[in-house]
Amino acid sequence: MKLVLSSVLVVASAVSQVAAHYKFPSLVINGAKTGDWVNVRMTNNHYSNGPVTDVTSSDIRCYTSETNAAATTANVTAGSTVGFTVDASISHPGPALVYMAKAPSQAAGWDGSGAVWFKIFEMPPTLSASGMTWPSSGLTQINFTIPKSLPSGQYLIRVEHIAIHSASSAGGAQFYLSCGQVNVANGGSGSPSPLVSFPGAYKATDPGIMINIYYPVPTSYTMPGPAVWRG
Ligand SMILES: *[C@@H]1O[C@H](CO)[C@@H](O)[C@H](O)[C@H]1NC(C)=O
Ligand SMILES: *[C@@H]1O[C@H](CO)[C@@H](O)[C@H](O)[C@H]1NC(C)=O
Ligand SMILES: [Cu+2]
Repeated sequence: MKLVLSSVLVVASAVSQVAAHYKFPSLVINGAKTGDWVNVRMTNNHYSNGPVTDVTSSDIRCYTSETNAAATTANVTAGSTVGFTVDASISHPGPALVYMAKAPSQAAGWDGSGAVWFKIFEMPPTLSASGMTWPSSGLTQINFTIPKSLPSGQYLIRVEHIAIHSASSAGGAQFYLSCGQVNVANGGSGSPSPLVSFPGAYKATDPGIMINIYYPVPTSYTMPGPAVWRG
């Protein structure tokens, strides 16, 4: 009986863990959601919703090592608002970030390797004496603007939420992410920078990645990765 009870508890806690996880399966363009895994490459966690935890893994880039997923490329306009849907919602504390990388030609089939990624958006916490508040908490969609001066062309666009509820030791942070494919029209002549690679942009011990967010209450927070390119 004791054995049965404890295995019930193990199953129950495993289910609630999975329920707490999430993924980013589709883009929202001109206010309309595209199909799941149509313009976004299907990630390894499309069923489990589980995170990447090794920042040195190739999966920290697009999380497709098991699916080798292809996607089609969606048209967007520079200066417009684009979103990623969250399935089901962002249920852990931590920062949300969006990066882009310009494909040498077509986004389809390009692996996004090299120092090609620049950050276009981030949602940092607000800090107070009673604790950190994360504006991404509970969101079912992350919206951001494609910079107006971004050169026209095809890009990978990588959304990420880093869950840091149990990140006080290295490897405790959970990276939820996926990569969409977009063809940017009506762009400008900006030069996105700084450029980083995935893996490479993060270390497991970065101050925004290895952190106890509860005690003592942090008085500052360093966003992971490079500065946002504001176009
Ligand atoms: C994101 O944009 C959609 C419209 O596409 C809007 O309905 C939604 O409220 C926005 N969400 C946030 C968190 O800004
Ligand atoms: C994107 O725009 C190009 C150029 O106008 C067009 O040829 C292509 O069919 C469009 N793709 C989609 C998926 O709508
Ligand atoms: Cu979770």
